[in-house]
Amino acid sequence: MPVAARVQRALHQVRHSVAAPARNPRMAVVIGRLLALAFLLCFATGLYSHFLQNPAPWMVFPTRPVWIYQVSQGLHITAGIACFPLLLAKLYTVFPELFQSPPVRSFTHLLERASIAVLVSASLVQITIGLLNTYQAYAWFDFSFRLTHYALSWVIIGSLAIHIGVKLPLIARYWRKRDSYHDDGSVLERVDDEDDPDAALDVPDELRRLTGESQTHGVTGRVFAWIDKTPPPADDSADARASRRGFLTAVAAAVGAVVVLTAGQSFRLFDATNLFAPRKQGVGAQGLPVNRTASAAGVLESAVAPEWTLAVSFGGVREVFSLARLEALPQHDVVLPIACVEGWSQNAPWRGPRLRDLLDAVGAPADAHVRITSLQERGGFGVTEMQPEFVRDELTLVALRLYGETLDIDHGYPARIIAPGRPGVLQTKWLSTIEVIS
Ligand code: HEM
Ligand SMILES: Nc1nc2c(c(=O)[nH]1)N[C@H]1C(S)=C(S)[C@@H](COP(=O)(O)O)O[C@H]1N2
Ligand SMILES: [Mo]
Repeated sequence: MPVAARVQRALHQVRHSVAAPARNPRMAVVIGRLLALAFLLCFATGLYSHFLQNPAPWMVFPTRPVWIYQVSQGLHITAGIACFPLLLAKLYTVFPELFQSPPVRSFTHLLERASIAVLVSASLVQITIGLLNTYQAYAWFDFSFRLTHYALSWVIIGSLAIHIGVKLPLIARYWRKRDSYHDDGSVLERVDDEDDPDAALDVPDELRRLTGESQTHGVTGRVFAWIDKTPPPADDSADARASRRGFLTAVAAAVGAVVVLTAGQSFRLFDATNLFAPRKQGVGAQGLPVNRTASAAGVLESAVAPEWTLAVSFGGVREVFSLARLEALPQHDVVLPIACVEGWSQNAPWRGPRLRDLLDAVGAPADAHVRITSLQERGGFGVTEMQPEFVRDELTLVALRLYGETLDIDHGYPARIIAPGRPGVLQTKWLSTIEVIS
């Protein structure tokens, strides 16, 4: 038997030996739809998070509802965590396809399989680094997480679009349940094999019987094969149905479990069952989680220095605010969340002067963009920029108090920024300067 036929037979045999009731196209479509939904949700919320941090100059962001980013990033992390069981389930259902034969039918088929390889590997890396990031476990990947995660998201969405495009006939065919087990199996593709006619003729009868998927026909001096591109209809016995139900139940239970056990970091509803998320509401200084402590930021001395001031400048105009001067300005109370990019969030009552009142003191224009600098000397997030819609918002404060008490040093004493609808990473602590930049 020629090598090609031997390989083909081996592949068929593996494919048969790994066959299982839940491994069928209908299941691949059912799980695939949920996975695509989770991916698209992650992509949309991820882009929102990305542009809040790296805005194009023309972008204007909503400041209401104040929890818009809190919910968006909570959905990102929750849907992202749900991707773990969903992706594993999807890989389980399509596993036999790894052994399809012939492994490559044409150049387009090669591209299709390559795009799936890219999609699967990029997705596995994406969800893994995403999850590690939420546990602040950057230890073993010292590349830029955001850059990698952002680039991979385009790779994923691009290869997903190709994948869905290629599989559209199959997706349409198995979209509704009733079509799935009454398949007439007749999507045949004619493949001419001019290079090696003998190989096709040599495919043993045994193999044809085994697979029922390909036939070869000799026509005077010419050989071609009909390849059935439709996978065989799924087994519809009671056992197979029970097995599929069991599989779906296990997937649903796994998704439910990972969501219920972690979503409490983002959504109050699940607070009681938040056992595995990296953060828990109400735990931390003043009952609010802390990401970077004053000690980690290297501000233990500068933050409590009696000569501390906040300098606000617009061109040549500069006003210096001592803590007493900030306290003498009209004080406002707002309830706003810290909504970390890592998914955890918590609402809290803040008190302090409005940022716009400080900017009015230097005559800044209504559409001023500002750069905010922290006392922090080590690590990122010491400098942030803020667009006019947030700068002028009446809820954007230079917060001096939290839950009615002076800010804890870990929450940014003497003064921090708190604004509606922004990622926690932009809520700068231990303020030092505020400059109008345009
Ligand atoms: C296919 C699934 C996913 C896609 C398409 C996706 C996409 C994105 C994108 C585009 C961003 C913005 C990156 C930037 O600011 O430049 C982002 C941020 C983020 N994603 Fe995902 N993501 C996915 C899955 C996950 C998962 C599973 C997790 C964790 C469980 C996760 C955690 C994060 C975190 C923590 C950020 C914030 C990064 C930062 O601003 O520091 N992502 N994601
Ligand atoms: N100067 C400075 N401000 C900062 C940070 C920081 O590392 N340095 N961390 C940010 C991040 S990532 C978050 S989520 C919030 C957390 O605020 P909290 O510690 O008061 O809860 O502070 C933000 N402000
Ligand atoms: Mo954060």
